[in-house]
Order: sequence, then C-alpha cells, then structure tokens
Amino acid sequence: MTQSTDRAVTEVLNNHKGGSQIQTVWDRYEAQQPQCGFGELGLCCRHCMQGPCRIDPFGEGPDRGICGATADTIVARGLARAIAGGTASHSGHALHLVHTLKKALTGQAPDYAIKDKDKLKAVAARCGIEIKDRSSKKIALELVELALAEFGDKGEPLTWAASTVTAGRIEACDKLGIVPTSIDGSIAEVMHRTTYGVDADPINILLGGLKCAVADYTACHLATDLSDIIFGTPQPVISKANLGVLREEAVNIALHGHNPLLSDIIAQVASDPALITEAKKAGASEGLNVVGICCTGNEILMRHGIPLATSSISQEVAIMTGVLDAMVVDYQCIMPAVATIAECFHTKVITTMPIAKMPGAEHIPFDEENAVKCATAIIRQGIERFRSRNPDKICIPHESSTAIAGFSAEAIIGALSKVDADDPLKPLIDNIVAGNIRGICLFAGCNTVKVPQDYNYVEMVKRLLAENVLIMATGCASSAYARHGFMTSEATTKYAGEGLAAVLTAIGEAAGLEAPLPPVLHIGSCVDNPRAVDIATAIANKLGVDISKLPVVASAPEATTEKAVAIGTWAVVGGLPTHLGVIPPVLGSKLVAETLTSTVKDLVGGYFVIEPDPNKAVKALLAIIDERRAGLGLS
Ligand code: BF8
Ligand code: SF4
Repeated sequence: MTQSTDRAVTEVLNNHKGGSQIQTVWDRYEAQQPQCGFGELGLCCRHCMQGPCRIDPFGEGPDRGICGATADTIVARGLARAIAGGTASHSGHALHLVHTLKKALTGQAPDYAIKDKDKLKAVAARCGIEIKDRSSKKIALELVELALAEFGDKGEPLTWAASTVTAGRIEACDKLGIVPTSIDGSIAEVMHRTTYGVDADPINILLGGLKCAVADYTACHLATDLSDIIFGTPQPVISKANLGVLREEAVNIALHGHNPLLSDIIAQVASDPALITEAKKAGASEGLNVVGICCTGNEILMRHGIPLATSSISQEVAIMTGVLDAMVVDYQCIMPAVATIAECFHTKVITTMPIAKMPGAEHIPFDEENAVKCATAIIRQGIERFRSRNPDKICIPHESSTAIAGFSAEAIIGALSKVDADDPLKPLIDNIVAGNIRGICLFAGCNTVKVPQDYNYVEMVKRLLAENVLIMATGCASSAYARHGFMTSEATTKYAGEGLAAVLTAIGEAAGLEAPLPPVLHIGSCVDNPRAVDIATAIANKLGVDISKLPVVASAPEATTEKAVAIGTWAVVGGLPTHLGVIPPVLGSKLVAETLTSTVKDLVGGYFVIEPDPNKAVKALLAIIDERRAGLGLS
C-alpha cells in the first residue's frame, strides 16, 4: 500500500542508507495484519481478570461477557476510557504549565516569565479576576490558584469552560448533567464507572464520556492560555516545513513532543552565539539547526518561526535522513521505535520527562528550575553527536514548503481589524452572510498508518477550498497543510473559490501583506483547538445564535490517538458536526454508533460523521454547512 503522499517522506523511505533491517511504522502495520476484528469493533473487554471477554458480532457466539456486560456496555466503556486517556494527557500538559508559572512567579524557575502581559490581563479578566492597577505578578498568582483549582475538587463549574463558550452550550451541558467540576475528577470518575461492576448503562457511560470531554476542553484551553502568557501569543510568521529543512552542514536537533516548556527554552538557547561557535568548531559550518516534529514543532513554529520537519507518523523518517544529530522528546505521540531506528544511525534520542522514558534513549531530566542549563546540556549532546555522523548514510530530501503560521484568535482578529478597526468581526460575518465564505472547517488530529499519510487531508481540503470553505488547522493536520504548501498566499490563488479568494486577498492586503492570507490558517498545536472555539463563540455571540447553528464543522480525517477522541468528542458537545475519516472501535454496538452519529444531535447539536472516503466526507460536510446556512436564513 502507499505509505505516504508526502514526497519527502517517500524519498527517504525509498533511498535511506540505514540498511534492510530498518522497520518503520508501516512495516510493523503490515506485520500486524490481520488485526483483531473484536478489537476493531470495540467488542473485547479486559476490565477484569476473569476476561478477556469477547462478544460475537454475528450473534452466533456469546452475547455477554462473563459478568453479563453486553456489547453496548463494553463498547461504551471502551470509548469513555479513550476519552479519559486523552483528557489525562491534556491535563498533565496543562498542569505542568500551571506549576511552572507558579515557580516562575515565586522565583524558583527564573528562566520563565510573563511574556504577554496583555494576554494575562485578558485571561484573568475573563476568569473574573480583578485587574485595576494590580501588578502582573499579583494577577498571575491569583490566576495560578484559580487554574490549580480546576484540577482539584472545585465543586462548581470549571471557569475555563464556563467563561469561553456560549450561554447555549452551558445550558445544553447543564440539561444533560455533563458539567464537570474538576478536570482530574472527571478522568477518575470515568475510570471508576468503567471498572468491574459499576456503570452498565451504555447511555449513562457515554454521558460520563461527554462530561470528561468537556474537562478535556477545559485543560486544552487552560494550556493554550498559559503558553501564550509565558511564551507569547502567536502572530503570523513565515517559515518552512518538511524534511528538506534538515541541513547537511549544521547540527540538526529535532524537538518532538508537546509542551513548549522544554522546546521554547531550547529554541531560545539555540541562538546563543557561544553554542553556535561550539557547533562550528565541531565541524558544522552552518552552526545549529533546530527543527520541530509534532505539536511541539507547531508551538515553536508559531512563536519562533522554527521550521517544521515532519509530523507524528513519519517521526522515524526524520532519523532515517542520517543527519539528525539529536531527537529531544518530552511526552505524547513519541513512538518507542525511534530509539530502535536511531541504533542504525548516529542520532541520539534524549528523553527529558520523568514519566516518559524509553529503552535505548538517554535520559536527561529537564528541570524547570534550571531550564536554560538543562537546555544547554541537551544542545551540547547534539553537537557532540554531530562528530560521529556518517556521511555515507546521509539522505536529505530537497522537499520543503513555505508555511505561514501563527494565526492565534488574537492574530486573526488583528488582521480583521485592519479591514474594520471598530468592528473586526464584521468583515468575517458579512462575508459568511454573503456566501463568499460558505462555511468554516477546522481540521484537527493526526496521521494514521491506516491512510496513506496526508491523503485524506489534501483530497478534502482541495475540494472544500474550491467550495469557498475557510480552513483552520491544528496538530498534525496543520503539519500536513504546511508540508503540502497550503499555508501560502499562492495556495489561495491556486485552490480557493472566487468568493473566498477575494476575501483572503482583501484581508491580506489590508493587513499589509501585499498578498492574500493563506486559505488554511495554522492556529496551533492540538491543545490549541480551543482557539477555533474562541472564534466560533465570538461569531455566535455577535450573531446572537448558538455555535450549534453556525456553518462551522470539524474533521479529523486521519485520527489516531486517544487525545483526538477526546477533542472530537468535545467538538461534538461544542455543537460541531465532526467528521472522522478512521472508523473508531464502536461499530460493535449499534446503540453506541447511532447515539454518536445521530441521537446526540438532538441533545447538543453536534454529532459524529464517520466516513473513510474523503470525497463522500466532503459532500457530507458541505451538505451540513448548507443545512446550517439555510437554518440561519442564508442562501
Ligand atoms: O497532539 S495530532 S498524532 S502530535 S495527537 Fe499526536 Fe495526533 Fe499529531 Fe500532537 Ni495531536
Ligand atoms: Fe469480562 Fe465483565 Fe471482566 Fe469485562 S468486566 S473482562 S466483560 S467479566
């Protein structure tokens, strides 16, 4: 099967010099065939040691587990646990930021500070904290305490959720009893109710999953806000994306994972002239070249213009270029296989977090209290490793695209305010009403080995742009569009329909770019998905309708992780019809599948659209956009 539609990835897969023993994610996928049909349908349960239990999907074998759990119960429990897993990841990420900001404010983490005071004040005010003439430090300390309370037993609705969505969303969640009062408590509750002999009612379990997903939204929003406060709110920046950003004459260090707490500091330290001189002394005439992989790559691309090397599914391929001197990882979406592949090259894989170690990698604990010192030590490891690079193993593809990134909600409103300073949202809304922008689609989520890398993303976006749908992207979706050249002004001319192209050109020119805005707006990493909600909420509030009425949809056409499941679920609760291009393990229960794709629509307005064919998916999303336009009385 085709492994990737990314030419750089394919070039390295075909021509790498690592030897025939190299196995990539695609080889291991082949080796797993055929995958277990019970697992694919969600019909296997291992929640107790009497199991594993399997339900026969054809109705000829057992229809209950040993405890009596039905297919509906088992499938619902599996899905709820996936949501809890994703939420735990985002909770850990967000809490790490809160603790570090607290340490920075109390002098224990001197390498971090409040970089964006305006964002601090805006977030604090939104959360009900008094601003007046108070110092940034006092405001931030109060914000930190408020943030910490979101993780514990707050006993009331979570501030980061309640203060960022429409009144209609709060009402819908209230009615269903899915308003979380603790991020971590919601995760624990799902784990509790899905253990042996607790919740057996599939609908009740699913509601627990939806509640946990709202907690996931809360954690993501909190992480985005704190990252902006500590490292600055992204603004448009021009950079490059794809494996061609690796350089033969430089020490190449890839930052891979998620949290900017590590990557932003390394990105800053990499411009230290002393370290650049050290790299040159080691023989790298072009000094240091820091690049990004996965979401941490998006974080440093948006804030520092650091080039993006590749996305999650092709992380091994970055090593197979033979010029990656160090791969520095924190947590999430890091395949244990990278350390194995690195054995065939000179690359040093460096783990940094106490909860994420890997056999075969070197562990250098990253300590926020000595962040710059740790970052310097990590970069020196890369410089040292450069000396043992084998020139015979080099295989750098030439492919890289220009990518304009950094479209935070603030940056988008900023660009719009150049068109109408008094009422920045007006140009956007007027063009939605006039049909120049038929709708908005948020592309989120991962690549998967089950779809040729980026195929669904590219096929879908070409058609949606031609139909005047404005695109926002996060996570590996934004990586796909950056690598395939959709984040350029030229892409607007090439792919956007007439109405959309005219709008993007007008905004781009008013903003002083002398060219159109790109048709795919890079709004961040996966935790940054709430930036899209912020924009949708602002539009909805201005129009006086709920988000569930807007011609706004979401798609995760190549979803992989539990985090993607959690995000997709809160997008649904947020009122967005949400397409999945990979079939999640729920088809073993007609009840669960129907609830997610249909019944939930009457409850929250959003629902899942499961469609592996990208052309059919586009048709379905356009029909939904038109249905919602009609609902608003728009043609
Ligand atoms: O959080 S899109 S593969 S890198 S989970 Fe992972 Fe999926 Fe990529 Fe970032 Ni998001
Ligand atoms: Fe089987 Fe029930 Fe145990 Fe699951 S919880 S493994 S269905 S006995």
